[in-house]
Amino acid sequence: MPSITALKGRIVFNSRGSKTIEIDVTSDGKFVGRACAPSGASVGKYEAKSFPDNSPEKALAVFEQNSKRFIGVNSADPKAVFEVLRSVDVTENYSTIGGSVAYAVSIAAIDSAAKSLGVPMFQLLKPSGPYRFPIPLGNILGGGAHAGPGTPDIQEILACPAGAKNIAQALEMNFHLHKEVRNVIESYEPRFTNGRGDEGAWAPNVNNDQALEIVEKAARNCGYTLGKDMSIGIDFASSSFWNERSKIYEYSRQGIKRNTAQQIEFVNDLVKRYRLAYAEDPVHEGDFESMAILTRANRHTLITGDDMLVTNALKVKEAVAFGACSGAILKVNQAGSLYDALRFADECKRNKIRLITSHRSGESVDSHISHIAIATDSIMLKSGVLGGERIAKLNELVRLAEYDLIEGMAELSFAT
Ligand code: 2PG
Ligand code: MG
Repeated sequence: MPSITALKGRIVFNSRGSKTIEIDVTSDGKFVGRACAPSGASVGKYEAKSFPDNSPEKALAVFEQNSKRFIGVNSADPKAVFEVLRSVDVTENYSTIGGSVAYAVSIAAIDSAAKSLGVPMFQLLKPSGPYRFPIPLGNILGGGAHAGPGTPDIQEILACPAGAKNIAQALEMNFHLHKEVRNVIESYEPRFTNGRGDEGAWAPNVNNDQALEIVEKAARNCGYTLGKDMSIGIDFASSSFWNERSKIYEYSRQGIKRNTAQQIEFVNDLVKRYRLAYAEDPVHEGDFESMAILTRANRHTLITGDDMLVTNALKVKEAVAFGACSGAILKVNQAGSLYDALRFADECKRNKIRLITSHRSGESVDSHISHIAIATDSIMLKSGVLGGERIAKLNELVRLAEYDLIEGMAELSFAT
């Protein structure tokens, strides 16, 4: 068993230039695993808290005071790392040590264990196959919390190359569509300055309807048929424009208000019109009932919970009781440690909810999530399109294609 012999934490910066925690874990005196905690801009109410008192310095101090507790622990065992974390922090949301520390130490541990054992991380987490590549879900046009004023209220329109034969082709299809979206934007906004949001998606000054039209036209120009070789998905991130007091979805950039029934109708309409493969957080994070209505009505679309489920196994149980969600976003830092996230994955699988492993809008150049997506049988990996921190995850998939172990792409069976 690979045994933890040293740890080192530091404060570094994420892709937004904000402070975050990075941790090195050494196993057996020489195998160094490293992980840097990501961070969200649209954050679910029940996510792990990144830093105690919002202070990265305090998170680092708590880690340093307690890092000796990890010495001698089996780095290949996420549960053992989790138990040490829980000996320091018993709060539900890791508010004593910080979710960023829980993330970084647990991922760095498994990274160092994989190096010590000489196996790829995905294989350490899932010792036997079948293994499949997740479909790369690429954010191509967006707004919301990831871009400035004037951009769409909807946070992300995502390319989902469900008809791709292999991972390289899937990525090329996403890049192709992303480039063509840029060209089509020009006919809507002639003075477009190539502005992009936090994840590399174009961020033009257009409303939601125009944004979807642009993507549809671009797909046609590329020769793709929506719902066949290329599908699209939407992350509404609708908690960010839900007004809890007036119980209204306020699309303030477009100047439209929708009540819950109207929001459901709007989503159903978009699913039909664009043959959406994927709809994330189409209603606000507390509305399991409406999510269940959408899940029942749209059997050929992954109705997916992100802020709603926050990678928390208990939230999955709640969703299942309502019949809400056919898809679930897995973000390790929402849960805290890797072990928390793996428990969530098991709960989803037990209930036939498909997993979508995801990056955060504030990222590093780490690529562990590419392995986690394969190990958890995720149908998709949501990790943007452009930008070094996005490409890092996608190129890791390309490298993993060198392993004959991985047998082709995950299938979105209802896409054709
Ligand atoms: C989301 C994510 C990633 P953030 O809402 O799904 O795209 O954004 O990290 O800002 O929560
Ligand atoms: Mg989301």
